[in-house]
Amino acid sequence: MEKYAVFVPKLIAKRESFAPGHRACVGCGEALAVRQACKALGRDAIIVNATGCMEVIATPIPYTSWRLPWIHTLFENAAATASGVEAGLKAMVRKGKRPAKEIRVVAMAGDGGTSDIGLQALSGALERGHDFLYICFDNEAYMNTGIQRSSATPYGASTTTAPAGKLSIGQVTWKKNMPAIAAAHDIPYVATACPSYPFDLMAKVEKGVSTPGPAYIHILSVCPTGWRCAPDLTVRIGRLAVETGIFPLYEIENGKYKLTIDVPQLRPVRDYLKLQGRFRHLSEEKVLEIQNRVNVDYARLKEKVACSQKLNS
Ligand SMILES: Cc1ncc(C[n+]2csc(CCOP(=O)(O)OP(=O)(O)O)c2C)c(N)n1
Ligand SMILES: [Mg+2]
Repeated sequence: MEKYAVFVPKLIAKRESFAPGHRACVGCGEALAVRQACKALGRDAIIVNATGCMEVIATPIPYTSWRLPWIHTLFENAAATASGVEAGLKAMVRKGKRPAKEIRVVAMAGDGGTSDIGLQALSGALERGHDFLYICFDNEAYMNTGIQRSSATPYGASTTTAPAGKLSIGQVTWKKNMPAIAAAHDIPYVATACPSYPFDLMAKVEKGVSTPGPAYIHILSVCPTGWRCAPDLTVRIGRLAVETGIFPLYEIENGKYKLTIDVPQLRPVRDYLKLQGRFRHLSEEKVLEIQNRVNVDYARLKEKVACSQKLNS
């Protein structure tokens, strides 16, 4: 055995900067994603964390799961606080108060904190060009406060504030396209990721923090509690989101699109929807409507990828 051990490549950091023992629900995809992201970040990072599940489960006073410097911000201003941290570090170097060592500034927020209430602060930080990485952990609702819909909740999902019933299918709007909004700021790096594809996720986090200027990563985080799915299916459901084209994995580097996981033949969206209680009420007709929308969105994404390939050649 030992003879072979020397040939085993070191694929991931052993160190856990997001320590076990926190209070996340069983099967929490968001906790898994944070853990993977931290492995890619290394030790020289400062985390700026908006209020949301990750803050609630990992930092009940006097405990913390964070083994990195961590600052809690309000729901609406993670990107503004990260901007201040980044500018402050630069000023200290300029004044000779600290050595010019790279410190990675990383803002983390949920989908509510990103696509709704924190959008203005995020847009400002991206536009000003701060050198930081912003990660949105998207569990598709305001989960820690009781599964309320956000603008990232998908069409047809039942939530406590958009409940499915006789008069409604649940969420009646289509999911806001946050990566496209981030990309519209013309920043050097935008990506989507999912902890069901850990190496893809970690490579993107590494790329995002190493890119000078702002970077944005949108991570789909399966939430068994809010999605009403079996906790042991978290990784499977994340894979199905990608395999059905509902959540494609891609990156946009300096405006050029690339699919990092290409799915030549998409699976039917039904395979993804049927495992989740939040979609259980949907009629055949509604499932078809979702399928048609996914087909169109995926084709549009493929067009952007093809166009970027042409520009490269
Ligand atoms: C201004 C303001 N409004 C409401 C709240 C209550 N609140 C705290 S976290 C949260 C939901 C967070 O949702 P999201 O950002 O998606 O993170 P998740 O809990 O799903 O991880 C809400 C409504 C607050 N803290 N501040
Ligand atoms: Mg959320």
